[in-house]
Amino acid sequence: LWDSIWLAGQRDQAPGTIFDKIVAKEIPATIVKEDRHILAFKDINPLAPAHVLVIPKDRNGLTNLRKASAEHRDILGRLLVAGGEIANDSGLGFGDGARFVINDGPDGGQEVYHLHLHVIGGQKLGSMC
Ligand code: DGP
Repeated sequence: LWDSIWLAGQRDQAPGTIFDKIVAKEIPATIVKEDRHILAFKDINPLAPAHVLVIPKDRNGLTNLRKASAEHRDILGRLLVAGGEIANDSGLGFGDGARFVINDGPDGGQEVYHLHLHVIGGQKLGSMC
């Protein structure tokens, strides 16, 4: 037991981010979906009329997608399924389609090092970059 607790601690040594505070409800966010594993909330700086972020509640080493390994398969699947469900919700402003984006690292334009899926829509989107 103590070995596994120690290992769990060693998996993720990067400092926490503001998303941990959102998960802990220590700072407010407009939450649109939540279960035991994931939290989805509106992006504070929307790039389009509908812009939601989907995150694992427990980062568990997933600062960014390049850290993903087999142990993350379940949570990565959950993020994508939740993203698809959110993009189907016209009540959130989504229309017929959306863009699903994961920024990774400085060259990928990542700002917050807690893996997150952007779900962006509510208008016809143009080029990627
Ligand atoms: P990225 O560049 O992929 O790391 O995107 C980070 C996104 O997180 C960016 O679109 C803005 C959003 N964001 C940053 N801080 C907060 C916050 O405190 N609340 C909410 N709702 N979104 C935030």
